[in-house]
Amino acid sequence: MIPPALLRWSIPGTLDFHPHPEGLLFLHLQTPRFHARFCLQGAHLVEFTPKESGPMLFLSSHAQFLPGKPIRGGIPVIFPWFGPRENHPESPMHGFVRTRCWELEDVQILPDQSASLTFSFGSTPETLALWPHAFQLRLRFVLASTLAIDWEVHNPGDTPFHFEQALHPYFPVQNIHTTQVVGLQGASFFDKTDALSRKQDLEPAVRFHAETDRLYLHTSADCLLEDSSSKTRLRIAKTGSQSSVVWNPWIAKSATLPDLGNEEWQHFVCVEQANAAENGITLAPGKSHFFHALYTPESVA
Ligand code: TA6
Repeated sequence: MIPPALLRWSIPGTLDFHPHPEGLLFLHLQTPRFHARFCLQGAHLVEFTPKESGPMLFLSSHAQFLPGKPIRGGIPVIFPWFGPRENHPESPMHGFVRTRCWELEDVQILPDQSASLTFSFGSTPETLALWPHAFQLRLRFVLASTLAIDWEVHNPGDTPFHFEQALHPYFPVQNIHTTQVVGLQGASFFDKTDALSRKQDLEPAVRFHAETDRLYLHTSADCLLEDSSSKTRLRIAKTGSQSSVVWNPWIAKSATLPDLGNEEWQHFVCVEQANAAENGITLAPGKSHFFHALYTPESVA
């Protein structure tokens, strides 16, 4: 059953809604320029394929599509904490907005066949019981040959709150062994594979030889995701984000993830745009924080 408030956005053959047999609702959007699929749970972009450059996102072949469960792939939206919640072992990893249904606020299909979709999620009595702060989130996706995401976090309350956030994209790579991430040289990071020890990255690029799980701090630099096997490069630019995360589970960690295929660790890397740890944000009453990310496929000569 598709709620009438959603059906009003339908454009047969361009924007359609598809209930998943296990209970989640998906939005399919296609124009001559791209094909995209969103899950209303988490305002989760699970697929984005620009015609010119091929799939921009990785989605696990074993991904679960269950109400209240995270989806392994696409772009999970992380709020109001990143990773485990400090002093709350009972709380879910990466906050709670990625596993709750968002509202679809607006859809624009432009003459150039690009599109923008705006989703919103606000605090409820249920979330206030989990995390005692009123908040309003607005997430706008602009889809064309590139992907732009604008994220507003608003404090409608009368007391400040502190939050962490992240866009947690999974990017496909042909071969993790010939993939590198450029742009983080000189930045300090917490190494989750080494007891969260704080280190400085002196290398010209992050390359992958084992489980890699790094939270980089105080960096607003563009990152370039380069895969020499497929001769592709993705430029990741951001504003309003001071942290970046690079993650690949490698063999042992991926074996603990039932929603990831056995060999799939070789075919994705997460390069995340965040505000986490000491880059977390305290938002005054009535104020908003604005966060922008732009993902641009670039040709590699
Ligand atoms: O982004 C890195 C990370 O925090 C890793 O430590 C790993 O846990 C990953 O996120 C995925 O988390 P998830 O809860 O989606 O399995």
